[in-house]
Amino acid sequence: MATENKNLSDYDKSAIPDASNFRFGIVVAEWNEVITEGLFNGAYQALIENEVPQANIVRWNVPGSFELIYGSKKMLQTQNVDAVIAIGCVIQGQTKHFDFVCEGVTQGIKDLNIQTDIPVIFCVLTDNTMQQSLDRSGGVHGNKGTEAAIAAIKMAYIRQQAT
Ligand code: DLZ
Repeated sequence: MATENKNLSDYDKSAIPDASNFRFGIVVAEWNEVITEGLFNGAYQALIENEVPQANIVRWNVPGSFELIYGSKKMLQTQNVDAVIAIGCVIQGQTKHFDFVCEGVTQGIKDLNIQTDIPVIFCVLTDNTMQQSLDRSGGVHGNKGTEAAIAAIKMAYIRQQAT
């Protein structure tokens, strides 16, 4: 199945590595909180359903998506995690701020993936409207938080195999 718009029940469980010994950090932006909470819930639920112990999931909040870079960096430096999921939502406004925040967080998370050894999963919605974000955070287009959690498990496994 294509990787787009999947719910947890759509995944072939046998294709997801054993996550019961992994530890995950989830960094959540407070901007557009309704959306980021939906994404967090999707990610958290997917980790729990894949047998990640509650105690192995560390959540930190940061003010906005731009702060996901620093939050993710400190998370991977201090919390002994196997992967970090960075959750945010940037919605197009009247000014260029959207472009700058999107560009900044995308490049920042990319840089962390290059410069450090812990995978950081990009779970930042960049939408034109609130409805598009609602649709992707537990709505008609599924939950990108769920997809991010599965990606985190797979990347933690790849890192373990390659270390
Ligand atoms: C300033 C700002 C704006 C306009 N829009 C968003 C947004 O849609 N989503 C988001 O996560 N954050 C936004 N921010 C806040 C910035 O990410 C950041 O928190 C501030 O610029 C302070 O560094």
